[in-house]
Amino acid sequence: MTQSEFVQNQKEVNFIPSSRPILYYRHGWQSWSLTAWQDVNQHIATPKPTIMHPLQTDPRYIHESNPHGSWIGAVEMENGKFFLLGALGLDAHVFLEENTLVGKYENEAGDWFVAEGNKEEVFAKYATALKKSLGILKTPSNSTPKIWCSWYSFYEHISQKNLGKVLHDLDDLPFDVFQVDDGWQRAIGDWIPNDKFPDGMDALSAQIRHTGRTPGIWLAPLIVTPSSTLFHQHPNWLLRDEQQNLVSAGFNWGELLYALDTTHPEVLEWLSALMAQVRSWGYDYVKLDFLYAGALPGARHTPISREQAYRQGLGTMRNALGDAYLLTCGAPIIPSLGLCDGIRIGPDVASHWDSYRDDVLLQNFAMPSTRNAIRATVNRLWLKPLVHTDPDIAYFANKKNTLNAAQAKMLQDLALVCDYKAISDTPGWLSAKEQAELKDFLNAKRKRLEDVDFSTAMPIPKANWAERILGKLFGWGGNIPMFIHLSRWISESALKKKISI
Ligand code: 9PG
Repeated sequence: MTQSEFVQNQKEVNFIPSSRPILYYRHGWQSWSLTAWQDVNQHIATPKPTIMHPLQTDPRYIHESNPHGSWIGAVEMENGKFFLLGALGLDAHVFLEENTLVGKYENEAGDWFVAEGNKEEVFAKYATALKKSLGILKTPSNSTPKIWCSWYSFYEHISQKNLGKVLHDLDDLPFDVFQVDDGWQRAIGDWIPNDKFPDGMDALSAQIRHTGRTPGIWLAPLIVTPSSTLFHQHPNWLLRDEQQNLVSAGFNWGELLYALDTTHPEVLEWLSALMAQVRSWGYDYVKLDFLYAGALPGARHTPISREQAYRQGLGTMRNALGDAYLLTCGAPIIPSLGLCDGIRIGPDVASHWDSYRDDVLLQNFAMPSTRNAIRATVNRLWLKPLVHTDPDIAYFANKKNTLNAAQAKMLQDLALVCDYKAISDTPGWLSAKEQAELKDFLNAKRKRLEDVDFSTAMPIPKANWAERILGKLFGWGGNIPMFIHLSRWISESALKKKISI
């Protein structure tokens, strides 16, 4: 029997579960953040490098040593039952202090949900409670689009030319959406096509539509890099701290990232116009990425909570997008609900299963890897009644991939469990057998979680003392842009070789 209750309007709540906690359910703040069941005694180190904290975790809780997570915390107890504490508001965090589950709102007091009983039921009841409290009127439709996404084959090296070729080669494969990912824009902040798209984004969308597919496009509208003109034109749109310093949104593309302040009226107007622009180019599937930037701690133009500020920004974009399909990515999970059609619920997959450097030395489980993606996604499947759950792409090509057959199959099965199918393989990379397997997959029915064994992806890798010391050195180097540039240069060279550029 599962018992549950609501607690209203409390800034902080404390609960001692009926039996001793053994495992703790740690729920990451945004799509890419670690989401896993941990042993209550397992010490999870602060991930490295520091420069990535705003991009991968909720930086406010980065030095918290107790088991903890965003909005929700749960424990598996010695008596085999589960106890869950979940916030029904936007800015809460849950901690396990000794045997007590502690829930805290960052700003005003808010409502809570608690339940004890069977695992599936406590999570299902929390999802129902969230739906009511967030006023989610529209539940996800039964059909999810089947997507071809450019990222995991070409990365940033897309062009009108190479995308045109893939579009042609996809032939009769039953994809609904052809989604152009990162690489079409002039800069992060300048959302106009670069020289590799000489005919413009509207010409490309027309070409996609001509093949009977829905044009899809990627943008990261809430971040800005110093190489963009937007950064120099509107310094007052950028999120700053109390001392007026720019707030870091992490590091990517060899540049520091900064965030827009979504409480600034001019920013909201700009976001709205940008989304209208994308629609007028003809894109009806929109992947909005790096959205965590809208909810980073900072001193905003209008003093509302950071997650409310994010929700206001996302709501503005949602309205401007009208009936387009909206996939959010790198997104704070609970504050995105009700405003998007789908959410990426794990970090990026990669053509490798795991990485000794990232997992053991850096203790960073938000880095792209297939195991990291499967772990977080499986642990967030309880969100399914609220939103389409995107597990990221599945691989079918063996050629440029180091996953073994069982690992590749696990990722394909995850897509069937999530009922969300996305692929990046280009037909040219697939053997005839793989093309047939891909076709079968695109036509396959959904699978039940109980019918797939994901257990090998679940553990959180540990480091011994020597690895911890080595990891510190590595992490320290990872904060120095020169080292990041070097590692980026090495991986870019390998990538260019792989995709024959
Ligand atoms: C485009 C990509 C793809 C991908 C997104 C997102 O931790 N990181 O440094 C990190 C970098 C990039 C990233 C995820 C994490 O990928 O998830 O699908 O759209 O951006 O740049």
